[in-house]
Amino acid sequence: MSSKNYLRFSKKGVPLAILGLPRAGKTTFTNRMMTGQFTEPIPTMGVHFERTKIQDASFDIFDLGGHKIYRETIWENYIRLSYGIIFVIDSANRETIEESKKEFWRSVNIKKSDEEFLILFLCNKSDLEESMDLETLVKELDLYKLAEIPNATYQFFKVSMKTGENFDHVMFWLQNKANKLIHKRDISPLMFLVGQRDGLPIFSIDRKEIKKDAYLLSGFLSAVKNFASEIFGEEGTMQFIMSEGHKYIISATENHIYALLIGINDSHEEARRIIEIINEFHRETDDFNELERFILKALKLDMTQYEIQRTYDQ
Ligand SMILES: Nc1nc2c(ncn2[C@@H]2O[C@H](COP(=O)(O)OP(=O)(O)OP(=O)(O)O)[C@@H](O)[C@H]2O)c(=O)[nH]1
Ligand SMILES: [Mg+2]
Repeated sequence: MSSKNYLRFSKKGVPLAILGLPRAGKTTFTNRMMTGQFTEPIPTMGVHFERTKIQDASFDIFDLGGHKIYRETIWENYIRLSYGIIFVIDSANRETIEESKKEFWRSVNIKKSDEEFLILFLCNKSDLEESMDLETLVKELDLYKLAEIPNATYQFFKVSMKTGENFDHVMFWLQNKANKLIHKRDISPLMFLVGQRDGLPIFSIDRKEIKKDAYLLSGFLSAVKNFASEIFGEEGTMQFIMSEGHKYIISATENHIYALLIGINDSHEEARRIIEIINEFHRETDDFNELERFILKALKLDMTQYEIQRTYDQ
């Protein structure tokens, strides 16, 4: 699937990455979230994207393939893009416990330095006789160590995605925590700029009142210029600058610079996530009109408050 297809946005969708080894039951869980029922899945190649709404909470679900090739290539990116991880294990399969433990902690470590995030640990296949009890699994996987991660909100459940056991509890937890989290992730951008690699603006989306603040505007633009002149072809460099009541997040890809100006209390983690999604989208298109539309959607802007400056033809 091309990224254009899955990198769509719902107004308040909470992005979640569903992780676990092959055959753990990730897609079975996703299907149940979508339909409320059991449907026999097929193995996931790469990533499968779904969007769903449960009561007042919306979710953007990245159901990832569990095979090693996907774990080593695409997992990390989706983990970074998400507000939380849902890790699914087959509780009836002793042989995969060690590997699950390794992958689980590797995933948690990617999120550890972020802002607050969710961890939902699902011990699936409770309907099978060989299924281990929750206490054993918590011990085997060192799950009690999650208490040492201050920015993680976590819970474990023993579930069956086949029979539906505990599914409602899982959904209730998810909905409740996701709604709390989403308010903490709000950002209200003052300016978003796409520039050439040398820092020259291609287009920018500016909050109308920013024009009145020449000091702020020139500070931001010169930070972008400095960033552009200091980096040498390094893909994916990102810089955070704090400056008197504001934060700048500036990032470069091979050909472009992206910079976002937000308030001091806005979530820089959310800003980073949005810039990464925009980078990803831009890799697939040369069309600035299309990019512009995508950015407006990604930033969820109320366009009565903003103006667009362009150096390209519409
Ligand atoms: N008995 C039982 N079988 C289950 C349960 N959940 C899933 N399965 C079965 O486990 C198999 C694998 O399920 P998937 O959902 O495809 O597993 P996955 O984690 O998405 O696997 P990949 O996409 O390959 O990474 C399927 O045959 C499911 O029917 C459960 O709770 N109980
Ligand atoms: Mg799957």
